[in-house]
Amino acid sequence: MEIKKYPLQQHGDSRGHLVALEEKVDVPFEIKRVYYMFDTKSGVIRGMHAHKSLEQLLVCVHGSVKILLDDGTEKRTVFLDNPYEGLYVSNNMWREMSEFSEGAVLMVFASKYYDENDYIRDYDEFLRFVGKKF
Ligand code: T46
Repeated sequence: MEIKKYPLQQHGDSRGHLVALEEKVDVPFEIKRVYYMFDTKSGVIRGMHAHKSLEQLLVCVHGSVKILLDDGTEKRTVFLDNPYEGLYVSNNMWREMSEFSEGAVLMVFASKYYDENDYIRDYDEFLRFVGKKF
């Protein structure tokens, strides 16, 4: 499984840093929605689902978080710990977010509006959906 981490251009000067994201330039799809997670309690695991068609770019704008990606064949773990790197998460990918550091903020750029019907929340159903279980 290929992990796609995008370096995000920093515009830094003596005042500090700024990152700008433009759709189809820095984010590889049209952005329909942005959301962010913050104040995540210690020990919590978020996600634990896949999406049928949604594509996303995850940016940990503050702190750090561990991301598990699973395509039904292989599992990979990625750490996001800086605001100038984006992790692309395709559809048909099981994801789990854990080990949020104190004060971590995980921002997500999404290719579609929120749609509960796009979620696969059962792991066996996910394996069937990606053709790894019959
Ligand atoms: C994903 C990972 C990375 C909304 O009303 N609108 C939204 O756009 C979202 C994302 C969520 N919600 C509601 C639905 C739930 O009542 O917010 C609540 C928490 O959502 P959820 O439990 O799905 O959050 P996570 O952190 O488990 O997963 C989220 C995204 O839902 C998901 O698409 O890929 O972050």
